[in-house]
Amino acid sequence: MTSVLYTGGNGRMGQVIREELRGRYVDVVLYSQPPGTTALFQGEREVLGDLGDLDALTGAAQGIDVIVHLGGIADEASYAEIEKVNIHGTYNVYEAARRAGVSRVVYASSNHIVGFHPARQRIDESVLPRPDTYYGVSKVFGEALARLYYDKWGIESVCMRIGSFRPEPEDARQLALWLSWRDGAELVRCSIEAAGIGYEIVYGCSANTDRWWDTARGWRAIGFQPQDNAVDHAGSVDHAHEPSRFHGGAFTDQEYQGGLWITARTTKPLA
Ligand code: 15L
Repeated sequence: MTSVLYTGGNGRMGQVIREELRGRYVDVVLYSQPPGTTALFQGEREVLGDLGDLDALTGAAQGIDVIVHLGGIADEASYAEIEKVNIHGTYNVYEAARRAGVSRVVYASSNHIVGFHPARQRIDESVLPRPDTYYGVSKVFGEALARLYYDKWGIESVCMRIGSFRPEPEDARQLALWLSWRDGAELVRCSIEAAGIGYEIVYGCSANTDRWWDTARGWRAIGFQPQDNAVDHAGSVDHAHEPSRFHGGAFTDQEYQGGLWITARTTKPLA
């Protein structure tokens, strides 16, 4: 008998998740920016508002058990935009959850938190963040905020470090990071429904043979068992580009000067 509020429910991930999970929850609220969603599924209702409006968010969250926070900017943007939408907006979501008595937030975090870890190096959720963008930094903030709201106020969180959510993998990097649509919906379902999870960080990819993440602990914690494997699509992905040097792929390339920095450091004599 769970009630769920989605932010970003009409975004590119939200639409797929809502469709896959339609009819599952007793009350589903879409908290959306005007003009709102064109097609609501049965049992859904919509509240129009902005992530910047704490009072409206708090009102929409009354009587809700779980907020699925998918809203915000999903790619790199200027620091000012990221701060307004992803940092301040995520604060508003958690604060609205606290004020309205919501018990859990399912947070769409991202692989770009660990974007500067070297490609193919298998990491788990205990590694230090190495964000590749302001966008990645905002996700570090979100995961830290989630931790604070659990430790201080007992609001549970699943932070889903989502890889590449696509109908099919598109390039060599996505053979590691791909999260199929049905596995993505199952990841959200498990994150909503798993009992007594407290605070969890869970990598969000399919059961890809070549994944770069040690997913065992997080998947076990929420009972997530993905069905798809990117290797089954290996023949149709674009192998034309150089494989990524880092987990974050193209996100790490924007204005990248790490090569210069490392050269300067290693060639400069110590004073
Ligand atoms: C993300 O976090 C982005 O929201 C999405 O646009 C993809 O680029 C994805 O990561 C990815 O790394 O493939």
